[in-house]
Amino acid sequence: MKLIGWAIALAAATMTPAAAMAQAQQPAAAAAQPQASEAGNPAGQTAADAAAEAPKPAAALPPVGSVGRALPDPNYGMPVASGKGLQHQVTGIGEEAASFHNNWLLLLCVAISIFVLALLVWTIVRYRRGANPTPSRNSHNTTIEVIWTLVPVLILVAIAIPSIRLLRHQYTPPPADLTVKVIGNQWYWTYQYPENGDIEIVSNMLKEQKDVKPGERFRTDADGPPLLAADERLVIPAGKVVKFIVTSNDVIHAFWIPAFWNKIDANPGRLNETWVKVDRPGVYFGQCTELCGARHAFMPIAVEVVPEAQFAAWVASKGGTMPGARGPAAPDSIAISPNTPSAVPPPAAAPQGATAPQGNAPPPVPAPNNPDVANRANQ
Ligand SMILES: [Cu+2]
Repeated sequence: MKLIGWAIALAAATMTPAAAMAQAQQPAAAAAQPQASEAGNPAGQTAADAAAEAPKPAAALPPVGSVGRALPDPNYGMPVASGKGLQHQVTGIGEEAASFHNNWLLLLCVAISIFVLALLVWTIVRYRRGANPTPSRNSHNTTIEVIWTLVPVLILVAIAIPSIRLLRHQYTPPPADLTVKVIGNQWYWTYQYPENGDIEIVSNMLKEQKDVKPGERFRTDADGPPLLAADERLVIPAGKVVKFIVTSNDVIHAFWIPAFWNKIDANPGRLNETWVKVDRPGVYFGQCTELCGARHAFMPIAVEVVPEAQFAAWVASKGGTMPGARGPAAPDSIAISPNTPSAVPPPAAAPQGATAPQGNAPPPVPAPNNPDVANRANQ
């Protein structure tokens, strides 16, 4: 017995959170080593390094409100404190699905629950021993048996028809105007734009001020809520069909933006496909929704939907081109500074979110929900 007791104590000690974390990090860090170059990490870092050193100096940032840093709207694309129900849906599929959920499934669930509860209460009261001392000995009633078989079948058919219609709409996408390859990594996202000069965006979560070294970029409310704000956003044009080809460089992740409704796994060695068409410009947040390792909770997805002209300017600012364009846009039409490691940082470090004009930088593209930034300087 003593031996068994020692064995249990030893097993419990190895299962403490600290021990579990250490075990989880070792293979994850080892797995991340060869993937850094494949992921296109611009700094040539390992995945672990990228996660640890992701925040960029505040000085390299475009101003708050410009494309890539548009101000989020708390009513759209993010969770709210004490919020109930689904987020406002901004895609046609999302509206259809939310309507199906709110106006049909929920009502049906409530009606069935009330009916069953009422039947139960009535049976308990009406047929209790005091009110019904001699119970019925009936064991079959054909009419009732037909009803309790047919009614559930009809309910399931009534759920299946709109459900299958929704699936059909979801899986028959219109022709895509833009394709973005979304790659999950432990623990950040990479977005590639193969039709726009193969530009690549590496997106890491923005840490809180207390968690970064002096001079490093940290999250502000202009970036988004804690754990959801990312240093680089996935920028897509409004009103266009955007096809996402989703895959992973290491383990299974999942790409999910609640306001778009879509959720799809990012599997290594496999290309999954989903699509969105968002008419409303704005910022929408999502998260990885597949347990993918120790920092699973820290790989948010921040999507910024902008008018097409601003999208073209953003693509140009990242060194890309629009399909059919003759080449990169002229420098004076670039709206925001390249926020890539190759970009030359401005001469002086600006405070977080600084908007004071510096140098001869071109004016930024105004964000849809912050038009006054058109008057601000670039850096
Ligand atoms: Cu993940």
